[in-house]
Amino acid sequence: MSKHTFVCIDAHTCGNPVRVIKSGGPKLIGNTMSEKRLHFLKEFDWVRKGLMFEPRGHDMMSGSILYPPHNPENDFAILFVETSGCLPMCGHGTIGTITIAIEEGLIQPKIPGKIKMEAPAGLVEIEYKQINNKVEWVKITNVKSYLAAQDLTIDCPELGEIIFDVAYGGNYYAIVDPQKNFSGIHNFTASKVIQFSQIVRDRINEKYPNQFVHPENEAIKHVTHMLWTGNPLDPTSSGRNAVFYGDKAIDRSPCGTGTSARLAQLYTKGKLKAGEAFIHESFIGSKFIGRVEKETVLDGKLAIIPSIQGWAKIFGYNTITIDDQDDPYAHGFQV
Ligand code: PYC
Repeated sequence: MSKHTFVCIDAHTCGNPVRVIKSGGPKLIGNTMSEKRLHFLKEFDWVRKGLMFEPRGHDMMSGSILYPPHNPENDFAILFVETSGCLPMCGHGTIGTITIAIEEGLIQPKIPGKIKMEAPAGLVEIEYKQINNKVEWVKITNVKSYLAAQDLTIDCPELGEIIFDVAYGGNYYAIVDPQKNFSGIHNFTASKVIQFSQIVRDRINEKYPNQFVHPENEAIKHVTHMLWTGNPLDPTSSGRNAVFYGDKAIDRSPCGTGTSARLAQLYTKGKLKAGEAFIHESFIGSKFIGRVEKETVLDGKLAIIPSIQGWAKIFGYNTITIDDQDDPYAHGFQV
């Protein structure tokens, strides 16, 4: 290899980073975005590592690469890149990518204000509002989401036994609500949540191996994210979360796939009605509006179609080089 140049545009969605790789991304083989994701992971993961890990990125870094759609009726296809790998779906990543793509003219939607996006997890329909070239908000109608398991138990360091549910919203989430041994995220620091999550997520996947596999796409599997809940900072919000992903990240946004999983959990348990606004706060207090748009079925099980609305801001234009002949940290590092 030698020197590669990537032209990137940086934004944040409600506080969490999104780096769109405008040029320099690899050509991928596959008939779907799910197949292309596997090709990328096999052949080009150095691109993700170089652009997401330190020194060019950081623990929370995430981004995307845009591809032509496989079905000409759709507007574009997306590969998500993150410190944790290539997510099947990413809500904050989608909101940031759409904001960048529209404001910077990277895509020309067939119908202005509406976009059909092919993600590895499936087709995602998007609406956005644009005023004077600024995207005010983006609303994602996400993939089918469902509650996969309820009332499982795991031993957590310091806390003891905790009870959790597992729900899918584009990724599988273990959801921990306040209970006897866990009083809620309002009583914990981000570093404590990270410390617990690192251990608990491994223990969950050891104790419940192969239990969480998407019924229609076996490339999507395992509990990859932890969603801890607690009291909101703003009492008018519906709830707050701390979403752990990768090795050391707490989502600064309220997390789109996490909110989708949370909506599926609450709806299935009869705690939320279809159409009701669920104002979801992130750990830093930024907000998404979530809704159960409608009930559906996935593999014979109750599922929902969730929607998530949020905003993003562009803040940087970045030409990044990766040169493994010259830089020992060309492919990044983690501490
Ligand atoms: O917004 O879906 C999301 C997400 C996943 C990981 C970080 N953000």
